[in-house]
Amino acid sequence: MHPALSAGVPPDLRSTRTGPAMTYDDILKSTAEAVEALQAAADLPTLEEARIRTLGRNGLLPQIMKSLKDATPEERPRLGQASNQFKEAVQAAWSARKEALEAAALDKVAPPADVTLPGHGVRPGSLHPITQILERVQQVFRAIGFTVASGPDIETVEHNFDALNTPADHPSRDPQDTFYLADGRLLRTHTSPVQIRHMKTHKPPVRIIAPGRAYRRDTPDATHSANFHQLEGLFVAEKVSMADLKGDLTYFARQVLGPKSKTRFRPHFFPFTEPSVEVDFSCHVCGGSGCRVCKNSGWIEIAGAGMVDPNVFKAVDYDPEAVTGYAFGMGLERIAMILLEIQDIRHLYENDARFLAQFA
Ligand code: 2NL
Repeated sequence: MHPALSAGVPPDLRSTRTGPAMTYDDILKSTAEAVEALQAAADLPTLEEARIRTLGRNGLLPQIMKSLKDATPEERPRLGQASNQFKEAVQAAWSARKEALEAAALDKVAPPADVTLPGHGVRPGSLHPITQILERVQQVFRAIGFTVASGPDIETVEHNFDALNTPADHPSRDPQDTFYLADGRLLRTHTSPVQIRHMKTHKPPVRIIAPGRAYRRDTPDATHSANFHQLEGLFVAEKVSMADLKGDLTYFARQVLGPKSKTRFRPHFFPFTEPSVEVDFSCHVCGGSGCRVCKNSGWIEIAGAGMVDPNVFKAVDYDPEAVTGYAFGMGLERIAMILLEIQDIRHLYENDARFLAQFA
């Protein structure tokens, strides 16, 4: 089949019969046409079709080689020269066009990453707000001679209630308010049992703080959580008085809220202290004139405290005639919320990095 007749016929319909022998001029003409077709290919599939038509098994090149084989010895050198020209020109045109089309295709895909751009960086972590407050409070009490004590979260009724002079019918002992285990033990409702354990195993004088988790059956809301963090303090020695309590907590207020802080002690009731007080600090935001943080009162309630009830001393085998002591307790969440102006206690447990990063 003469290539001129098969031009444009799809490859699968094209006859493989060999056409008439090609002359020198035929070959030159075919070379020009083939090069032109390759150069004109608009895309890679079209280029591939043109390659098959020229260099492929049923294309022009085998046709030319056949003509060369059938040629007379006189004609053969000229035909050989023309066929070499064909091969070289067509090969060159094909690879040049292929390179150009591939480069154009690359330009159309998304630009490669710019490896010279700066990286995203690594954000350093930070201590949780509760931990920050705990460390600050511990630092203040350590400076005036307190050591840090700890104990188990699961406690006995004896350590959590009985030794603390809490009567059998006290509402805090109700299973509605306290988590009891099947064996009768409970999740401690405060860290006071840490101090009971300490007094049972140490003679006075005793000067400890007991920070840790505490548990109450509260329905969570903006200011309540079923588990929270408490810090209690206990100072037992000869002649410890209410003056020591007031002096030490006022020192604490000045360290945490600033040297101008004032304290206020209002009568209250706790089963384990007598007398008992609620401890207010003057508002660190407005200085006492009233603002949003102190709800216009000028005061913020920070702790509960009092003189250790003689019945507590009896429960731990201390002589209430020989020693006296003060004790206090505060919620770390509450202090964190006041100092860091956190509006909802639940933020402290959700570990949302956007929230925590504010206190880094
Ligand atoms: C509060 C009040 C308080 C105590 C805790 C205590 C411990 C022993 C003996 C006597 Cl071993 N008292 N602890 C005393 C008064 C108040 O906590 O508002 N806590 C968040």
